[in-house]
Amino acid sequence: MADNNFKNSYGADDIHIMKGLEGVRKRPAMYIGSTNAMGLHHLVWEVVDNAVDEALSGFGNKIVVTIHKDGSLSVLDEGRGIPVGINKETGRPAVEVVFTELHAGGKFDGAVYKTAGGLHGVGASVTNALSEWLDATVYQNGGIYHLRFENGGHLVTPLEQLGTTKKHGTLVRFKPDATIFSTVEFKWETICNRLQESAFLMKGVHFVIIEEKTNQIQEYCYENGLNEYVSNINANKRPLTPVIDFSDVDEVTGISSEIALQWCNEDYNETLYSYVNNVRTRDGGTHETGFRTGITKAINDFAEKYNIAKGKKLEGSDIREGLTAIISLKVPEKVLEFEGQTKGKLGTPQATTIVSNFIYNKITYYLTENKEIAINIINKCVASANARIAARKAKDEARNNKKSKQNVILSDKLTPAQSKDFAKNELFIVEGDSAGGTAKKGRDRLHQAILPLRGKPLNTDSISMEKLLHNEEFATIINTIGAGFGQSFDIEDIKYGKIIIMTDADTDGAHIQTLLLTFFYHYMRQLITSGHVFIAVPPLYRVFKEENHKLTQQYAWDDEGLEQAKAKVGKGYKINRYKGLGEMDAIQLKETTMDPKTRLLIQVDIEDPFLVEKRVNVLMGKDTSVRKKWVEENVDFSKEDTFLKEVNK
Ligand code: TSJ
Repeated sequence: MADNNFKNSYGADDIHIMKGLEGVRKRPAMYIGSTNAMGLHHLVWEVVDNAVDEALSGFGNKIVVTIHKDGSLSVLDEGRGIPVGINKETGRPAVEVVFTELHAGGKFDGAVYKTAGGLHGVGASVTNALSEWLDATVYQNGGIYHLRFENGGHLVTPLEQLGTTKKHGTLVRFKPDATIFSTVEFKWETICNRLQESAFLMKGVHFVIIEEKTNQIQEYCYENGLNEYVSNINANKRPLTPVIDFSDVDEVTGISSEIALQWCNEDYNETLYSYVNNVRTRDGGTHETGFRTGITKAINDFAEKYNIAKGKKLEGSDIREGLTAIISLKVPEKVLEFEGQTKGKLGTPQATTIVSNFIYNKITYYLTENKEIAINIINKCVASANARIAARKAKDEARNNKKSKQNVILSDKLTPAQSKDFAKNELFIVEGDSAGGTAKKGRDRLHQAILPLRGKPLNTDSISMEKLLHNEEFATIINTIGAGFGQSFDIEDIKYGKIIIMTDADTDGAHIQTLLLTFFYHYMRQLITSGHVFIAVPPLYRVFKEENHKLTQQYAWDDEGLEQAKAKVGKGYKINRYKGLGEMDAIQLKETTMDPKTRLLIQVDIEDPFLVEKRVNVLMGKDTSVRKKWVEENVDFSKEDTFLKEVNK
């Protein structure tokens, strides 16, 4: 029964609290971004981040997430337990306040470092507000304490002691409110990926994910943290060096830095992910600047000292070609600053010098101790520099030579756009000659160009650059886009504002998309990161009716749309189910998939590069049966794929 200590005084305060949570229910997107699958998983991160915070503060080293059969999800940690004592300000148990006050996280948080929960997160009260019910159980000081909320955060069982225990920790279980979310199905993959990322960042902490329905269990625990993170990213590449890792603490600010890095051959990109207090800093910041400065100076100084680069000055980009690095900083609250609209950029000024000196000293020491590896690294950097210089020279010559400009070789397969306003032009890369022909007829001649692809392009992960250029499909794409590739790729030179991949909505089509995306990802990455690459989404259905020689028709992209289309067309409708682009005529293809006013495009987004890398690794691996299965299970055309972001409708 309820202990007297926990008695609540209901009154004006309650109304105030429920107003807060009702605000969340009225405008959920303001708090969790959206009410689709991404928003749904936000509920999980809010709770998990609190458990992660506790482990980060040094309490407990195991976090268990369970997807239950009843559609609820629970998170269990082995920390100190959310405090159950009365909070002075509100006169209620602290644990109750955590679930009812917006942004309550910080108030009781004595933690030195704050992770997602404290920084960008909105707190567990938002999860409560958007749940059918939420149960919290705290194991603390020998007691088991429990409280329950229902129907969007209404306290139905005030805090009570249920019994005694020797355990300590917190268990939170909630069922998302199906009236709020477009889907309430937790995705195994999504949860695994996120927790794996946390596991890489938190050496030795066990993350367990259990799916009750299918009896799946996954555990992530990395004793070597970032080192294993880099190994994982580079699993399918040819390493030039081992994974090198360093860590240090700055005594003055208390900032601790960890870095792991590795150079690989035949990789023309820089892969750099940075984190501050376990939160991704997508937009970089002072720590990334420090890293770049420090590593450039270290390699140049070393090369000069031992005369390895023959006096050649290496630019930062030469040094970072083929480099994968993870930077993870723990920054105490008193010196923590974020910048930018999404707060994804570290602003703390001290971090520049701290990280720069740190990486300079560690790399210099490492190179001195490992001369052979040092020579390999510097030789690769010199090769990059030579390639850069040659590419620039060739480009300058081409620029100066007006004749060559007119002679740009365009594929005879390309149907060009008439306009020279490149930013407005769109290149459709179309699966198959026949769909290519239809697209040619249905296009807007002024701004849309069509490039049909024959068969599947090569898997670019496993072939050399030279072979790649000899592959007709890719050579044509490189020529058509007109901005080079690899290190000589220059986004300024692209001839199209949008590159749109248009394939059938089936497994083969998904495979072609992936191959093209892999190609862009490896050789024209900026094309993707600057948002120039799109996937066209053809409709799955046409609902139509002919009455008195009058045609009524509606297109549908999913089952929900199909129902709406049936209703709109009315009695006596017929349904076409499109199995491929080839089944549409030019007008239909234009209306549904090409006309900017009516089409559905998905912008390719590498918000989660680790996921992309993994997807690329799985898809590009040698075992094609695994690949096919994976595509079938994971590549869907829903608008909520974490890899893809809808931009317009
Ligand atoms: F988000 C949440 F509230 F739902 C939640 C919080 C969910 C889960 C699974 C765990 C937690 C959580 C919170 N685990 N551990 C804590 N720790 C505290 O709240 C805590 C305990 C003691 C002290 C202290 O200063 O003594 C401070 C804090 C923040």
